[in-house]
Amino acid sequence: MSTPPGHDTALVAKLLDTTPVVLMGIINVTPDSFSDGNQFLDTDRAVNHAGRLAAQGAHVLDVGGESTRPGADPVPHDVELSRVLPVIEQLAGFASVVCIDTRHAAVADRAIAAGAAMINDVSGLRDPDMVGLAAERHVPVVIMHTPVNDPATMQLHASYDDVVGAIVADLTDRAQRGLEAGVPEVIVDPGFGFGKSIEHNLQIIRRLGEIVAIGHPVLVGASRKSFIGAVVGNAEPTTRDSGSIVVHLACVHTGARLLRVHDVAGHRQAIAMAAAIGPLRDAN
Ligand code: HH2
Repeated sequence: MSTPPGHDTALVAKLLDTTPVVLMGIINVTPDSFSDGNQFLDTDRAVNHAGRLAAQGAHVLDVGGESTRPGADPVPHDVELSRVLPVIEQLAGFASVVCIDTRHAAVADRAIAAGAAMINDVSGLRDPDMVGLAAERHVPVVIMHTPVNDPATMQLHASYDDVVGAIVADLTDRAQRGLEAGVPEVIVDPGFGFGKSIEHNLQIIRRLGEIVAIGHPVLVGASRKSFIGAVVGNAEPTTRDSGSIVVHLACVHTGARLLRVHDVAGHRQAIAMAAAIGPLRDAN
């Protein structure tokens, strides 16, 4: 099947070529996301929010209809679709790339037909149909690490001999399978908070260079996550943007190319300031 007109699936490659830090703004069309649940469940509110994030400098708009916070229950495909499709359809004229945040190929398929040009898969291609879909539609994919594809129980699996080693092995294998199947671009993500303890998340930040060394663009998404809340004294999720910026800038310094964030304006300001002070990245 060909890609619908109006989709430039090479946009992500162009963005990565021309933009030192690609900002992915989060649009959670859900009743239960951990930091903004119910705020953007209404289509108009979600589209207005997307417009705000685009105006603030989001290169990518990541639209999701299923919370994957620890303990979250799965959402039936028809419910997920009823949340995301009306939003994606209205983002068609936006300059930002629209990305569908889903673990399900059936949802990604309809989202691409509606205008999405990128897939963000927190399960790392575990749906057997996802890799074929991305290859056939020529859509780049974010492959995220999680020890199990089950948000309800993933924190029970936060146990590793070497968390970064396990992530590198898993992402290397999944990325290779994606590329061999014909996925045009693979972006890898260590999956902050997905089956990880506070110390695991901190180790990922310290050793992100090992994930960058896999050789694919790296996306990180620490925005407002509970390990930041825990470090700063259990702050409420919506008050964790400053901590999120620090984590993300540290990751950019080590080589992360894409940041998935709630606070696009704050991150844009922080990146501009850091770039003015000196090189954004370690010379390596
Ligand atoms: N985190 C969340 C959702 N999608 N995608 C990638 N690639 N990386 C992440 O770290 C990531 C993600 C969870 O955050 P959020 O969307 O804010 O919350 P919820 O899952 O409760 O909707």
